[in-house]
Amino acid sequence: MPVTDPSPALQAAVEPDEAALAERFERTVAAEERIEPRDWMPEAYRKTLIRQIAQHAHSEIIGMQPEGNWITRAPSLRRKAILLAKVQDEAGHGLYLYSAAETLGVDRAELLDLLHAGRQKYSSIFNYPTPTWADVGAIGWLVDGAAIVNQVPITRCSYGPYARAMVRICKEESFHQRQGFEILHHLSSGTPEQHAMAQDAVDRWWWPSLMMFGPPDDASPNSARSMAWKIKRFSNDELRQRFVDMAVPQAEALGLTLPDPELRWDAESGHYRFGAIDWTEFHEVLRGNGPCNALRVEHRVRAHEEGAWVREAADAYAAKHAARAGAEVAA
Ligand code: BYC
Repeated sequence: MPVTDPSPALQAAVEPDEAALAERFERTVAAEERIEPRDWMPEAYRKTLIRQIAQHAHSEIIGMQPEGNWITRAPSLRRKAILLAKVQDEAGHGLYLYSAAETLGVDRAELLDLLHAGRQKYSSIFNYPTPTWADVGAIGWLVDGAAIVNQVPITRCSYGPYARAMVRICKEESFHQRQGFEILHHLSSGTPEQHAMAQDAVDRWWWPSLMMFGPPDDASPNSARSMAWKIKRFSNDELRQRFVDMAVPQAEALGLTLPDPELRWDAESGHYRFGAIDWTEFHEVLRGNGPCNALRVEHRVRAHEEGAWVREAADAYAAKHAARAGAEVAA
């Protein structure tokens, strides 16, 4: 029987036009349902997700470096085991996130090339040095603490694979934050020198942690659209405020002060008010001029090149098994 073209009505039923697909997308997002990899999505939504998820994945793997710096010098076997597990968790987070990005049609090798070429960003926070053991505590308490505040709302992101990856990541970040708090608590209540080391680390990490949330709302070009698409659930300033409100009582419990003379409780708004953030420093770090930008990327590229043999061996192993499976099917 000759194959005839389907009637326009049948074609429309089978392949809805772009306007109908766009309407379905909007309805799904409005109904708090998830967009999944095979669903139609606007090209700009896909691009925004690739940008954010890639930046997030890169942050996880670059973020292994400042703390990895202390694995060989952790003050006890117990601290070393905990730190090893934490740094390994960050690698795992990177893997979930690269996998989530791949569901959007990009290849992780391509994303890594963009990171290595300086064409995709990673979080500003990882461009600061870790000169003392107390920095490991400050990263756990403040950086992982900020990450939790930022990432818990992403468990409700409209894109399914990103939202699901974030559930496990947040559970692990919670453990990381507690281990950081515990390190600082131990140091803060130790000798005067240990207390001073903890205070110095907090003094150096506080402001960069506030910058992690991104530029202020009136200078955040991506926020409005990402919030309309329910990729972001709260604005940068809202999350920053939430973090400050959480951190101030915790600093008091630690017996440490936060380096901001303008920090004060505002009973009227029910929030802590804080001083002005140095956005020039933030933009300099984003431009590659932070204290450790060059070091972080150089180290990352070297590790990637030195790991080439592992990727080749994994590919050869996978090819051998695929060939064997093919032969078994043919037989
Ligand atoms: N650093 O319009 P905006 C971790 C960029 S890993 C660098 O507000 P958006 C951890 C931004 O990308 C923590 N760049 O952007 C790991 C944009 O540039 P492009 C990582 C920043 O996307 C190991 C431009 O500034 N977490 O937790 O709406 C150990 C304008 O900003 C930063 C995530 O990635 C920054 N801090 O909002 C321990 C969370 N801030 O791309 C811990 C997921 C902004 O237009 N990401 N920029 O050239 C997000 O929630 C959002 O992407 C951001 C920025 C809130 C970061």
